[in-house]
Amino acid sequence: MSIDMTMWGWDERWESTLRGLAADRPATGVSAVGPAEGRLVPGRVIADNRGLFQVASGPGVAWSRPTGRLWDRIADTPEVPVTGDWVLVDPDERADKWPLHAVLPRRSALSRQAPTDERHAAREQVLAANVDLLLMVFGLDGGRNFTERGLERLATIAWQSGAVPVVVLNKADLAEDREGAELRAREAAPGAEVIVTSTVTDGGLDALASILQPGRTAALTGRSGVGKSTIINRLAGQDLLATQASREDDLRGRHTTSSRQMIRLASGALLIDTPGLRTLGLWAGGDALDDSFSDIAALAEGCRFGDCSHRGEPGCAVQQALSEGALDAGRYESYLSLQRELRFLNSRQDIRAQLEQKARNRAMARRIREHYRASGKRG
Ligand SMILES: Nc1nc2c(ncn2[C@@H]2O[C@H](COP(=O)(O)OP(=O)(O)O)[C@@H](O)[C@H]2O)c(=O)[nH]1
Ligand SMILES: [Mg+2]
Ligand SMILES: [Zn+2]
Repeated sequence: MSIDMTMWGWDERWESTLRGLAADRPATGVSAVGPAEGRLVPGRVIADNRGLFQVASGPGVAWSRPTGRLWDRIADTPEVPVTGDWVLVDPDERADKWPLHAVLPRRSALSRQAPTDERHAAREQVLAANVDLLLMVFGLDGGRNFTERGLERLATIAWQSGAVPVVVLNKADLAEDREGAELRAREAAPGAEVIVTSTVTDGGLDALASILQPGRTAALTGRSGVGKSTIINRLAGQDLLATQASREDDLRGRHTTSSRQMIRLASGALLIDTPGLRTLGLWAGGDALDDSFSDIAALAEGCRFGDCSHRGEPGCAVQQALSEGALDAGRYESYLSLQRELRFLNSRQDIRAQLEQKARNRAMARRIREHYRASGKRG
């Protein structure tokens, strides 16, 4: 069996990334048998499970395991592959698990701060890699399944990832004030498209399907129970993933048990399901709020002092907007609190270098986004 890798998102840019790696082997850690010799092949991680990675590559789909040499270098680091990563594997038919030799540099990475107790240093945890569209899913069933503060936090992480964020307000069939929720979402996530869906009435699912493009990768993220897996099953037209509704009576093992899985729709679009997260510690550079609070960043241009903290200096355009009611007080407080969190994170020397790497990724992702936008307009 041979797989056309464009099915899984391979493109000319990955091709040239691979050529670059092959040409620069000592620096990149790609082992002596390089792709140039035709032994290692590129493949995409479509599921990950405790150090084992299901990889789709030209020769087929197989479970693979990092070589000792690679593992020595990347174990317990953010470089451990996750679903969505492109890797180089040795398609060894005799091996039970195909040896995984290298991870290609990511174009985008959805990262949060790994939950640890305070004695340990902050670490990055990558949740999904090489994501083009990030669907931030909320539930309109009341309670904490949709709050502006939660959206602002997730949007900050989303913009940092290098993917294009989209807000999905699911369970519209249970919403008390659908239009109000939509409006609040638009204000909390300026620059992001907002789509309202229901898997009960099917409302909005066509609109959601229409933004998913063949060969492009979308990841769904959000709290547990908001309907991520149900949405994927609905878009796929079959019950591929276990949902809360199916789990109780799922005795036949029909569903995948992997916590992170990539699904390919008939349209050719790729979807990654991520497990629900209780905490979302920011993992971002100091300027991360310029994207998720672009309204405040724009206001700040009008402040008298370039280093205005917007906490009461004279000539502060942010304070002015607050007093005029043009800026919501809750949003302003949220901005200050996320800013404090980022300051604290960025003040820790050991992680500054990693965050700088993240900023470079993000700058790159911005250029890619602009490129796609431009080519979308041409096409
Ligand atoms: N009323 C309603 N229930 C939904 C909707 N979407 C999903 N659900 C239900 O919400 C529960 C959680 O869904 P699930 O897909 O497992 O959520 P996940 O944890 O985000 O993957 C299940 O019982 C679903 O049947 C919806 O649009 N409306
Ligand atoms: Mg789920
Ligand atoms: Zn100011």
